[in-house]
Order: sequence, then C-alpha cells, then structure tokens
Amino acid sequence: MKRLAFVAAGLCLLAAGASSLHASTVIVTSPTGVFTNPGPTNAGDPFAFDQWLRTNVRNGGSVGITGTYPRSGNGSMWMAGPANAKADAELYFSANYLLADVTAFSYDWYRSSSSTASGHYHPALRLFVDEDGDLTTASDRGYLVFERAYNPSVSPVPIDQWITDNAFGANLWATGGLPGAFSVYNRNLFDWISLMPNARVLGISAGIGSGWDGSFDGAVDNITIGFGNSVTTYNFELAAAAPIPEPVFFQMGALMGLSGLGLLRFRRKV
Ligand SMILES: [Ca+2]
Ligand SMILES: [Ca+2]
Repeated sequence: MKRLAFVAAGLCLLAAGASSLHASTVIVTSPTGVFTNPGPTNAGDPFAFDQWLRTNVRNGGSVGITGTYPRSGNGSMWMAGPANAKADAELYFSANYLLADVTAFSYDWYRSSSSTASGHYHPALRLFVDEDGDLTTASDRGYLVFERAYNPSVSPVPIDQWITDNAFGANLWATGGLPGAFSVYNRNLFDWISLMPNARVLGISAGIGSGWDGSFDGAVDNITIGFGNSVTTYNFELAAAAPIPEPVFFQMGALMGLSGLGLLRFRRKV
C-alpha cells in the first residue's frame, strides 16, 4: 500500500467460533496539509487507489491531517467549513471487496463547540458501494451513510470530546443510485447485504456538510473497516518530526563548563 506504513501488523485476536481476526493499524501521514476550496464545485486530490484523499471539498470546506484535535497520537483528519460547505476524506480500494464480507465498520469523531450547525450534525462515516458488483455499470453506485440522526441517539451530539461510534449493525441510509436512496433510513448493514448480495465496496469515507445549516469544526480518526478476518484501523497522524541533534560545540562547551566547575571546587578545597 503506497504511502501507508504498517506499524502494528500481526495482532491476532481470537473471535468466537474459533475463527481468527487479524487486526492491524495503519498510520496515515499523507496527504500532508489542509485542502481548502472556496468555490462551489467539488475539488480535491487526484484520484488514486489505496491512499487517503481529500475529496468533494467546496463552498469554503477544509480537510486535512492536522494536530488541531489530536487522537491516538499527534493528529487526526480535521474537517471544517461554513454553512453549506462540504469536505470529505476518502479511500478507494483496488482490491475486490464485497459488502457481504464487511466484518467491522467504526470510527472516532469530534465536534468542536465552536460549530454553529444544528446540534445533531457530526462527521458521517460511509461505504462507497456498487450495487450489482459489476464495475461496467456505474449508475447503481452510492454511499451507505452512518449518522447518529438515523439511529437511537441523543441530540445534540456531545461536543469538545472524542466519540467512538460503531456503525457495524447500525442504520445506514443510501445515496446516489442505490435502492431506497434518500428515502429509507432504517436498514442496517445486514439488511443492505440481503438487498444487494453482490454489492462491491469501492471505498470508505468520512466527511461533513452538504447543506448543513451552520459552520462545523471537528475531526475524525481511527477509521476502521474489516473484510473477512482482516480488520484495518487508519490512524491519521502528523509525520513525526526528526529529533534535533544537539550542536557539537554546545556539548563541548557544557563539558568544559562542568570540568571548569570541578576544577574550581578542587581549588577551593586546597
Ligand atoms: Ca455496477
Ligand atoms: Ca491520530
């Protein structure tokens, strides 16, 4: 996986039924910096497989890895914008993953109290899906979206703290060309699998906005997706700064100062 460094592979968890889950964490440090687009047309990083991209940014939206709201290390995927802005972080898979193979789907999110959007808004988590699994037909694609508003939850959402939400088994609503798009809000992942047994997962994303009624400032981190017995968590981090070497002359000066002090003490004893 280009640009993605595996740091913690090999943590094998035994699950019920004697099947094993292979859980790994990927530290994501690119793309670096924040992408902002004041214009009304979607903009973002050029398409690429198997690396996180800043996408669908418009109307003053911003998205990028920063240390604004650190989580599980020094950073997270920050996303912010005024009313009606949009900004996403997306990962497209080159591998052929089926919706029926999804075994984990969760993330951490943060909403700052400086946000003025209605209290139920928080970064959404989505699966990008092709309904029939046939990539030569694209009109049957859309997102399965997790939002607290369509699940038993308390509004307003918590602010100024990191929240972990498990979307595996939660209600997911659909967009685009998926069946029931923008009209059915109570189907969970297993309902969708029954409805679309051949569906393929083309990617995963998290994001804010599109028609929100106020500003938003927050972040996501630890986006987790499992296919079969392989579960991957993406931890967004600032690239670790290289340690600053101590100048040699300073070290020598310090040594000389110490030895001079020792000499002074020696002389006072005499
Ligand atoms: Ca298709
Ligand atoms: Ca992080």
